[in-house]
Amino acid sequence: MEQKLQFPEGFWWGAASSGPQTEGWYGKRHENVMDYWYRNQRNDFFDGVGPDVASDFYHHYPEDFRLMKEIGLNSFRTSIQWSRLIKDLETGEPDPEGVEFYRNLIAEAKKNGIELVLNLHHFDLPAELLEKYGGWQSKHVVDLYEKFARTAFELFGDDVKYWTTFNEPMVIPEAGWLYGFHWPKLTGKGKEALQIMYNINLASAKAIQAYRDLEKDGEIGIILNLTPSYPRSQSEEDLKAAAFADDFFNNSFLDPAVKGKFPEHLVEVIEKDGVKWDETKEELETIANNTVDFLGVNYYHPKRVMAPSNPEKYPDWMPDKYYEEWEWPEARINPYRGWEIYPQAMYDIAKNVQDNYGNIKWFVSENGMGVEGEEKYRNADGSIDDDYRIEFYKEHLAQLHRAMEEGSNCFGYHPWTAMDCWSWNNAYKNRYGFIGIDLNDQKRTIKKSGRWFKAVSDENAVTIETEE
Ligand code: BGP
Repeated sequence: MEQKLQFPEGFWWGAASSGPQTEGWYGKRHENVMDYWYRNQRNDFFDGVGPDVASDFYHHYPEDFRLMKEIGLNSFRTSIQWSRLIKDLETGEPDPEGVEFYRNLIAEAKKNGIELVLNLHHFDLPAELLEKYGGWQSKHVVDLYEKFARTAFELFGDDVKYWTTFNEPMVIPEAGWLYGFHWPKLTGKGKEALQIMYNINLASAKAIQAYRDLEKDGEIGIILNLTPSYPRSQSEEDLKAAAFADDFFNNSFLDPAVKGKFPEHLVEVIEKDGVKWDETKEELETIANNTVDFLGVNYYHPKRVMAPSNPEKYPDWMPDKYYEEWEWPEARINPYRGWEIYPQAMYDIAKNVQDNYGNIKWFVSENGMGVEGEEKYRNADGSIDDDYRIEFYKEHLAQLHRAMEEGSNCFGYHPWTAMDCWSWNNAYKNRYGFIGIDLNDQKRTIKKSGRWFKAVSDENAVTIETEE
């Protein structure tokens, strides 16, 4: 049996991407931390491929917007690279070449009837600011980011109606200071990570304030990777561990962004442990007064959590004192990325936002499945039969639709990603795009999932197979 799931009128059928993963190095005056990392440690990246060329969006964007239109996208998120737009990082003075590029890109999206969402930070801090000031540990960097944001709003705020301050801000401390999988690859720096979490929340609020000061006719939000924590059991210890993991990894950004304050329990714990961030009353007021208009949620996989088996293992403060990851034996895993596939979490996230965050309007700002070796599904015409991806999207959309039927205020679905793009560490190992790219000649070819998405967007509906 088939069932047609209809979505509300005006629903966004789009895709997500980012500047540092697509544009390539061309014309940039500053390196971002990813460029710097690649220049120094090429072997960290799959096949030694870096962000220097990436998907050459810098030169291909007119063709890419045409292709996006062809696969039915009515909206698209990418990011402005701080390291491209700004010439003088201390004053926020723009670079004319960067301005021209983004201006042209915005015009091209418009020409193709694609609503743009512009994000201001996708893990791509200018490398000099890490070197000079310690990156997001520094409140001076918060102020420099505010200048960059203001410049971007002044330049493009009349043409672009949807802005976001950060993509997955939690990944910055998590990957760079706690578990060492992104540059600067530090581990065990719990106290520094907490300061970074606080500073980024402050930076986001300051950018929102700047946007509102300029009285632009648009909306501003933030994009968070909400990774629900499911406990191993219903024991008090496991439940406590899951609640802590949720507070630390999700609510530490979700609460300030939507409610204007940090989760109380998390604050109690870090105060008790003597690792509280440095804050002022005035900064807390800025956070309280500048909450988001909308939320973007990236969802890939859940977190499975249990009580920590050895909390004493961490002499220096680490969140792992309070939770430990657990492998659910029944988990369905995407073997290429090692991530669990669990569509039910899409429903759970939607209901959490509805029930506990004032049913704020939100959209799915990333969701997707990275697959290695897609060439084996290639047809004679160069297209790829990525049925597994279509299946993945259908399952997640069914859960999203179920939550929307129950009142969740979701206005769009942006899979990761439009064209195959570069990734932190994995480079081009796993492909996610609706549109494939041959790295030898940058040739673009629409995959089967792209044709499928066009039909979904045209009908504003997804047809799924049901059991009866
Ligand atoms: C998200 C990021 C994206 C993208 C995606 C896929 O966390 O916001 O930038 O890369 O994950 O993950 P990966 O590229 O690591 O496979």
